[in-house]
Amino acid sequence: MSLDTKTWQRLEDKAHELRSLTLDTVVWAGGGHIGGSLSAMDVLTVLYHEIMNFDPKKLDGPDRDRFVLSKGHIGVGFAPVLADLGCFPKDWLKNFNHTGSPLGMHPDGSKVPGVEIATGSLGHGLSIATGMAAAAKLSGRAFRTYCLLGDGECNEGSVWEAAMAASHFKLGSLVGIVDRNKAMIDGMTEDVMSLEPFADKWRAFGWDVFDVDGHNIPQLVETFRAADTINDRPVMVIANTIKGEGIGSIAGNYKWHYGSFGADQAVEGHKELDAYHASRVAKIKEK
Ligand SMILES: Cc1ncc(C[n+]2csc(CCOP(=O)(O)OP(=O)(O)O)c2C)c(N)n1
Repeated sequence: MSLDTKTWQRLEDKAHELRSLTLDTVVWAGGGHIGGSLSAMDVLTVLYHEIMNFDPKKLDGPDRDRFVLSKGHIGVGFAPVLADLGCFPKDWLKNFNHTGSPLGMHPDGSKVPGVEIATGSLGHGLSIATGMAAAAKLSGRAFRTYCLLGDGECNEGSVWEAAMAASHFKLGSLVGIVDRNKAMIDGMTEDVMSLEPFADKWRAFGWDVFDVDGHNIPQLVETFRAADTINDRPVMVIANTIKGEGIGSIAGNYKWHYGSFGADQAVEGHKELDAYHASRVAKIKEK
């Protein structure tokens, strides 16, 4: 089923708005993990604005879909998504990571509405999400649990323990997503600790795998819809992305894992984001 152009346009516009708000938040914070925030923004947009059962007015609703940001260092990209949805005032973003702010570099579920669980220490999110999916199964509830991991994060052995358990317990409501931007904090994944053949590894652990373009909105929507029909084993979506995607001058450069933007640089950054958005929207018109 292909995505109608109205929905595609809406999601493109939202992803652009969120990339722009992320850049602003990096400026207000004095620095942040912009590379991995931008690589993940299309996935976050599609999940929160098309796929997940998420109501900012019912954050404790027992049947809400769960989202675990296992790559918790991208709080600077995640907070704009939640603020934009109305989980807390957008003004909070202006104090992101300032002393006394509820918004630290890593999201804290005890302080930030909409955050299911505190993350930031890599390697834990998939185990937590596995527990949530097990709870859904044991309680007979129909919610799904989505867990976003980094590819560098998959160097953590605990990720593979969770992978083994989720498949053993046939947790069909669990959907993992790896932001496969091929870059981590100190280099490219294949140089630091190679992951390939990555999809085969997940398959060998008993997961159903979708290997997709993580910047292609129609493909992401179609993939998550297909994942929703699989109920007998966990699903892993390998979202092939580019670190820093949207700002051409930083895209693909692992050194932009974390960085800061001064006011002038941010003006240029916004121009690049606008041009990027225009080029993507042009593809809708070509359809
Ligand atoms: C247990 C743990 N070790 C080290 C870090 C520091 N750290 C933060 S981000 C990062 C790299 C993560 O790379 P990746 O998962 O590929 O993230 P992305 O490129 O998507 O931002 C590291 C090592 C951490 N947060 N947690």
